[in-house]
Amino acid sequence: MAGAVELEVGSRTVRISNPDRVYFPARGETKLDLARYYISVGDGIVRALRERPCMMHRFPSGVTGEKVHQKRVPHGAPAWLETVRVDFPRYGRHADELCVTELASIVWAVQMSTVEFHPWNSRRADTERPDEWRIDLDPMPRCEFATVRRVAHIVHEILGELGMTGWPKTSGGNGLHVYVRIEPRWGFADVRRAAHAFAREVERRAPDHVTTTWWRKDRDPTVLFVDYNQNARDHTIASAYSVRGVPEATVSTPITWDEIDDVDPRQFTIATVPARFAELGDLHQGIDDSAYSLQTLLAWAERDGLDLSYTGPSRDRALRSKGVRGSRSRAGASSHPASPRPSPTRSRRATHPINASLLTPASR
Ligand SMILES: [Mn+2]
Repeated sequence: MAGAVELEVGSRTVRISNPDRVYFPARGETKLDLARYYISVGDGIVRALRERPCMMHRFPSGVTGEKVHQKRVPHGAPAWLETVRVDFPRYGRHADELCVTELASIVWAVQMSTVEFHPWNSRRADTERPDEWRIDLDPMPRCEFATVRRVAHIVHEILGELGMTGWPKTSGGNGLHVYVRIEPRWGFADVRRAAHAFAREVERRAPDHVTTTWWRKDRDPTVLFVDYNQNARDHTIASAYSVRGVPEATVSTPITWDEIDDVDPRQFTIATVPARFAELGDLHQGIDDSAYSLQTLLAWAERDGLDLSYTGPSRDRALRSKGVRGSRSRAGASSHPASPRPSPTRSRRATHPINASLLTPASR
């Protein structure tokens, strides 16, 4: 095995150890190939991550080996590497996460064996107010890609009616993501509530193909789940241009709306995306040009009784089992003052990861 190599990235020199280590056994690409891939899509990946707290999914021995979900930048990182602090008040902890400001910090993360980049939907200027609403179209195991295409067109249609521009990309798996830039005026609970209202509208327009049902076991395996929960605090999904930690090295790839009917997400890999990027540039280049208000979606949420304290059927079920009506069935009680947020110190609901993340106040 060759010794370490040094890559010049902008004004930095980044050392890559074990450059010949095979990371993607189905294809053969190495750690050095991964670093070169990210350099080839540099503007795009930096735009996707810029100034966002970023979780690193590391695979120290390649993608078929152990996976490490790393929030914290370790001691010993270069002095030029920037971080952003996020708090986890319910645990009395915080984390200094990677904060990408230049391409070299992404290559440093590759040196740290990062394959996937999972940024928050907020930025360091105000980590508690997201500027990105994420529409995650998640096909259930027996859902056909034709259904994903059909639902994507419905998403496009509704966004058009809202006067919003959405930016589609493949997930790198079987689904699609659509990102919408929003004004950073609302906390995570409101953004999630708006996302929920939108998902319900998608479901209304294609009830045979779409579900917003909370519990996976209750979802028809042939339909598509619009996963609005991805907008909850500390929930992250792979960014645009992130390679996925799979042997095939698929890439979450920006596409145009016109490509929805023809796209084959499996064709977008560490090997093919650089040429596509060289030809087309970053299809998400304009994503920061306009930011939209969530007011209409929040009005839909109000209409549909998706109140702020609604934390999903797990809570309803727990309450029902005690003979108490769940918050969802209290939709008609919207003239009451908003229910107090669950106290972060209460542990009863912490067993459900979604609820645990919602226990964090949306803004402080
Ligand atoms: Mn998904």
